[in-house]
Amino acid sequence: MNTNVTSNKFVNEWIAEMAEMVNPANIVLIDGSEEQAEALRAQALATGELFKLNEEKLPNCYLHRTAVNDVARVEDRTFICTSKKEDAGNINYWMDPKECYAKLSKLYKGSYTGKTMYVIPYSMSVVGSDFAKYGIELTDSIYVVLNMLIMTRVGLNVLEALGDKADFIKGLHACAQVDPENRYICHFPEDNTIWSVNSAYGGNVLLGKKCFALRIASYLGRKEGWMAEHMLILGIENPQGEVKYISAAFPSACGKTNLAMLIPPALYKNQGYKVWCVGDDIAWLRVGKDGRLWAVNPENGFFGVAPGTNEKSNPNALHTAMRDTIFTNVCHNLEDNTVWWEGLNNDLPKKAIDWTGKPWDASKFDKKDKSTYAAHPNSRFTAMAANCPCISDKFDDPAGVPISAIVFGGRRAKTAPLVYQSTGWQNGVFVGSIMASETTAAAAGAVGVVRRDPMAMRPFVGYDMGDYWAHWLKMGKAAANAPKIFHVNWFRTDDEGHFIWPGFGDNMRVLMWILARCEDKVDAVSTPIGFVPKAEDINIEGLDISIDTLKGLLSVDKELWLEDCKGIHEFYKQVGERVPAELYEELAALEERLSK
Ligand code: OXD
Ligand code: MN
Repeated sequence: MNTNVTSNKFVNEWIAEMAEMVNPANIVLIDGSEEQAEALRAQALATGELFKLNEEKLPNCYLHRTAVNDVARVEDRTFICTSKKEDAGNINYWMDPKECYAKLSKLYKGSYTGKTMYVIPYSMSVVGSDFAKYGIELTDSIYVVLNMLIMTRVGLNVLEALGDKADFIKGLHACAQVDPENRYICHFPEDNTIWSVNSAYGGNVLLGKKCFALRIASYLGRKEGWMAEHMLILGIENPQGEVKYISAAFPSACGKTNLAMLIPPALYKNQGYKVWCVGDDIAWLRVGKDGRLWAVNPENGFFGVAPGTNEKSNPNALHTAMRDTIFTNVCHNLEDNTVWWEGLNNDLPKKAIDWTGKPWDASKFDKKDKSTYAAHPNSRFTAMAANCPCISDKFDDPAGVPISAIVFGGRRAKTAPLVYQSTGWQNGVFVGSIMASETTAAAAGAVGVVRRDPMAMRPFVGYDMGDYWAHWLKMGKAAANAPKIFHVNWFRTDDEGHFIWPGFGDNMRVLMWILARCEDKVDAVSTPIGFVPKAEDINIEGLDISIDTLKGLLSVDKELWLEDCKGIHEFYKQVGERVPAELYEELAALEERLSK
């Protein structure tokens, strides 16, 4: 078999080595052309890997179902394989690289027999830009190829840009038996290598995304002096046409995609404000010559959660996903060969197939019982950024966008106020390090449990968490005009458990206060945790919320916070010896202010 599919000897040698192990019937280089993509779609339709949806209503859209045991990222099967365990840290699962290679080699052995090996050359960020990093993914799945074509920049120009260098991330994926007992998502940051086996779910197999653009990239960023973060990027344009950019980190499925594509409330829209989406999940940040942090979204598409996406919550995402999209594990509406999911609308399809492939009985649907749902709670759409109605004109700008504010957030029913501002970079890093949230359906495991998720990167830092915080502190020193750091919580609840803040587009009211703070246009109240808005400075015009309710949303309960500090101590202890002293100083100072 010819394994010389490129003109780069390092790539060819590696392909030959992997082919020897997985034993494909043939090897196909993905060139990024529409003709090749179309031929692959036809093949996937013929085998039932994809279903073609209504061409009139959903042009060029397809439906795919994964195995029922393979519907989310699997953190306990995700490993960072550094030669020293302490470099992976206490928060990551670790395996010795030699042991891991040996173990997985057995699982890969012959796994492509009778199948094609697809070779996908891809770039994270604009090819040839300062931010760009290249990867090659080998996979036996057409579904993976077609998703990668949407999510990353794939093509022969990547190989041209790589030239004869060995500087690429080697990703090997095999569906194998999709056996959850032998599922492994392994990262070898010292070897620029990712091995994923026995899964076919996006987050585990689209290796450009979490595996490369976060885990491997965070490792590279520390080594090279930049940052890879689990952040959306959005721009707010004022009526004078000036755009200010915000990046924001929230744990999975906390509404990042919704915030990234926010529709301004009438109050701002009527004045001429606009919101532009640069990215919904990942940001790479570098210090610019002007001392500001500049960010790009290294991806090329959105891998968004479908349930809950509707005309009200996120019309932009909905419209983005109306063409050229691959839907995964949503409900197949047989009435008109379209798709449906919980929270799309109230028109429950009368004739439908659920996400597991079985006929769905709408009459048995019970909102409180997830087993009656038609779509999996973590069902997804893979859609092109270029199709997003509010995509920023800077999306493809190789220089990225300058960030004015970094916003951290989480789901806290009681503790965190609607918004607060840190007192400076170091304090802001502390705020990021203590982020906590309730778990969601995006990762396998219990839902609704509160866990610490620093910078929303708990499952995505490719090295020790303490070292990661130290890197954050260092970046603040390197950036003379570093962004201001804030924390938001859209999820405070009343005594009956209802959300108090309306959220969605109205979150812009909070972002406007954040930008006003960045421009020194508004005062704030100093509290033990940081600066909180004066209630009158958050515009609630047109909302069904009283100033007293807003005051409640902004209140800081010292007792609750002191209790929370205990959890922070525990978490820092768990992170271990490499927690920077500066963060312990911040924690001590916070406790002192709270105790006064
Ligand atoms: C995602 C996640 O898929 O964070 O973006 O889980
Ligand atoms: Mn994410």
